[in-house]
Amino acid sequence: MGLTTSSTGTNLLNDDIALLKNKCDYTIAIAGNPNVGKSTIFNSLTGMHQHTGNWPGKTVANAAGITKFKDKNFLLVDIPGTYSLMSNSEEEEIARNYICFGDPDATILVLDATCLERNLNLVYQTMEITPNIIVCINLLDEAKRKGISIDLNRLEKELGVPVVGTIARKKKTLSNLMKRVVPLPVLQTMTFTRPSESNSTSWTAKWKTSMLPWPILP
Ligand SMILES: Nc1nc2c(ncn2[C@@H]2O[C@H](COP(=O)(O)OP(=O)(O)OP(=O)(O)O)[C@@H](O)[C@H]2O)c(=O)[nH]1
Ligand SMILES: [Mg+2]
Repeated sequence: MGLTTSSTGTNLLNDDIALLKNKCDYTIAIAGNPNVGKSTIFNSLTGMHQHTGNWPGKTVANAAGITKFKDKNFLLVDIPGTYSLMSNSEEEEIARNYICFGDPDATILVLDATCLERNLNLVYQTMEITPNIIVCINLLDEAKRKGISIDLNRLEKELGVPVVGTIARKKKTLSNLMKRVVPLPVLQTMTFTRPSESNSTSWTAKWKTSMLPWPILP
């Protein structure tokens, strides 16, 4: 199966996502409350056509698509909206299961800039299970229209994870988002030499430093 839009999409089972994952450098979950722009961001980055619209609960199953950024393939997984990891509905359970057990390299948590407080609940809950979070404050244009301004740098320092502001329809802002996704999960290569056979083969091992938290602004 190649990395084409026809081999990705909505009708994927978790097994299919796992297969695609093997063909990508990183897997990034896109999570957040309902109706905050997750699928709009996913579509724009992957060129796919996940259902979007101005009401909550549109995404009911995980969808996966690929985006290339700085020569790396990122498998993006658009998951159903959820207010909390204590799932109530079937969609919330799907979201909870992917965030907790899907083993993504990182999770982009998309927040609605017009109602941050409500959205932060999921951020705090997710931070308890993984440090690999990038907070994406979306709908900045709506916030501006409502006279709300957000100090993104301060929020980043307070939360201790990268915070990026986006307007999902503006590609440039999504490129800024991807820039913050890229730097951390650096594949490190270490070379080990067997001490008892100093001239013998050395071997290399690669692993992801994905258990480290993403770098935040100084
Ligand atoms: N003005 C504005 N509208 C946005 C932005 N991002 C998304 N939208 C709109 O917000 C609505 C919801 O977007 P979706 O991408 O469907 O939201 P979602 O988070 O995937 O929603 P669920 O799947 O139901 O959880 C759509 O009408 C989008 O066009 C943004 O940055 N600014
Ligand atoms: Mg959606």
